[in-house]
Amino acid sequence: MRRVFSGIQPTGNLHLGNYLGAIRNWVRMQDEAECLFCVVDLHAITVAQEPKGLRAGIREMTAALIAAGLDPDRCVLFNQSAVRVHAELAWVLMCTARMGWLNRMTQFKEKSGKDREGASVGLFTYPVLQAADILAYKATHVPVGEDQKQHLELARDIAAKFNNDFGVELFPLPEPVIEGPATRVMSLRDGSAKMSKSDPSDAARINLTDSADTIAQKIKRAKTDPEPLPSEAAGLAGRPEAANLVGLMAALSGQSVAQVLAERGGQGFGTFKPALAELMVATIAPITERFNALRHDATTLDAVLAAGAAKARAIAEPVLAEVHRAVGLAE
Ligand code: AQP
Repeated sequence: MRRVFSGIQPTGNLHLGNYLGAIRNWVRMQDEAECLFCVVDLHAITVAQEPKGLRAGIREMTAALIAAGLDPDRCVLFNQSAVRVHAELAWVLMCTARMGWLNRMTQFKEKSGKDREGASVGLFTYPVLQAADILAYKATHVPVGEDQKQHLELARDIAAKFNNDFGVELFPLPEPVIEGPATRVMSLRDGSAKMSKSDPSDAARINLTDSADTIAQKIKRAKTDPEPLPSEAAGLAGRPEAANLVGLMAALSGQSVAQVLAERGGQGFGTFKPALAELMVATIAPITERFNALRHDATTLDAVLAAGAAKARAIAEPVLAEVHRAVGLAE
């Protein structure tokens, strides 16, 4: 049986990278497998959060996910801290994971920056909590963006070591699903940095709450080079900003990069950018409209999360009991 799990932090607005890299695949998978999608609030507190803002962010992200196409009747949509198994299993798995494995995680190095000594321990063990999220449901498939590949490999290593240490076949090894032409959407200001919620420059990303005018302005000002588009993908080598915009066009139009270039090779950005902005607005405007209609409806959003958490607990609690039995802990 295929069981899908994935998560997103309730920090900031959903951006086009989150949507094209991950969430669009989640929406599609709802009809193909049993799916659990989680607003990972415990992950959010690995860096400082203002409590009221976090609370509001959980609801806002839930509204955004529903607006983007998740249907709480066809998937389990919930927030992580409502299911205690995540934190409890993370502890057991922290005793399975090795320091050396975590020391190799590049995201910790990027997020802790120069102040590694001042980073929270939670930021360091972030990928173990992520492994617990996935393994608590014995998930087989995990749709994510390219940036999560290393964490997924770690989750597989943890699952394999746990099974081996305790002589059980308890956890399936989860498969990353990294699909589509936009698995790593880059910043609009710097083709070598990923589009990110935490980028201090709002001009670097397209938020799913941006108006049509804002989107048009951001694309118009997006960094590019002076050359026209090549007619083959090889011509994008060494042109990261151009490659990013072409990748976005491909993802939004449902074409391959080769098809986009076959059609638009020779075009300058003065022609290409307005066409790209138009396509973006057509994708984003209906999501924004649904989001605005739902974002302040706390009663509905809380009810969705409570129902999702109950369904999630019903799957995860028996798995934690199995883990306790395997390890020799209290049942
Ligand atoms: N730029 C991206 N391109 C493709 N996929 C992306 N994802 C994130 N950025 C891109 C995917 O979105 C999902 C949610 O990830 P998350 O909650 O960990 O998002 P994030 O890392 O908080 O997003 P940001 O924007 O990168 O936030 P900050 O700046 O706070 O770290 C994941 O599947 C991720 O791969």
